[in-house]
Amino acid sequence: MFIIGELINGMYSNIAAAIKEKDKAAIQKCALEQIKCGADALDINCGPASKQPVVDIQWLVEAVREVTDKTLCLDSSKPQVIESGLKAAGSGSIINSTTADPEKLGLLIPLAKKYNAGLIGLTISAKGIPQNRDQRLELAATIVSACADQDFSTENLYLDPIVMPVNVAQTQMRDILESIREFKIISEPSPKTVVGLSNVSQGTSARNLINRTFLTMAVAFGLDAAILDPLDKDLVDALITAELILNKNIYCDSYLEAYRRK
Ligand code: THG
Repeated sequence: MFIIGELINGMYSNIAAAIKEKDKAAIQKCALEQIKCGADALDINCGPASKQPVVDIQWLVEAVREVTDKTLCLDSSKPQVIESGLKAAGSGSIINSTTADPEKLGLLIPLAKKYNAGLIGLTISAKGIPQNRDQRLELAATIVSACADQDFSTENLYLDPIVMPVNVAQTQMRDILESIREFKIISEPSPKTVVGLSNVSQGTSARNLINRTFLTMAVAFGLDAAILDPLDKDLVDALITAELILNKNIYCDSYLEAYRRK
């Protein structure tokens, strides 16, 4: 599993405060903690309160870049914010994200090529979030064919079925999981799959349990990458164990220590 740490997000009040006060040390600490707990990449999102996201994302990326060269996942719905982050982060970053809208695909695929970046494609359109598996697959196909038209390899594409909170979209959960399996066989080479895991438990009273149960199930459906909280030890233990059961890790009595990346 490619773990993308979710914690540098202005949605969290401590990060929003650090952005406002230009507290570089707080951002750097958050980056290093996530990496220590196994993050392969870090999501970078200024959050909804940012009034100048083009400037704020540049500041966040520069702060993180002083302490790590890990992949950064530039998270914004605004292409100009993403480009500002890409400029500061350098090649090998990930754009988070495009939708299936032609206008967005026309802007963000060229940007991914220009900066040699990966691209997350949300299966969402101007009509909103899909309500079933077929609609998700149709939007995934729209994204994949735009990549083919623009000569962007689907190896560098991460399709996201959009995870909804289980307390508001319970009937969608099975379709979301099955979409993960379907996305993998939509093209050759296979696109990757990604989810924003914590969405699933928003507004619920058993967040950690719901997160780790959903992640364990998604692993069985072939999930490649997840934006998650790597500081949640039980979550990472469940992930390592799910991969053990799928024979991706070799068993030994100390497998948790062995596979827990330092
Ligand atoms: N797909 C993609 N990118 C994404 C998402 C996705 N980026 C954002 C989000 N979804 C993933 N990241 C988070 C980060 C935090 C939370 C959920 C998803 C979260 N935050 C607490 C909350 O809202 O309750 C904040 C609580 C606090 O203030 O401490 O749950 O789906 N591609």
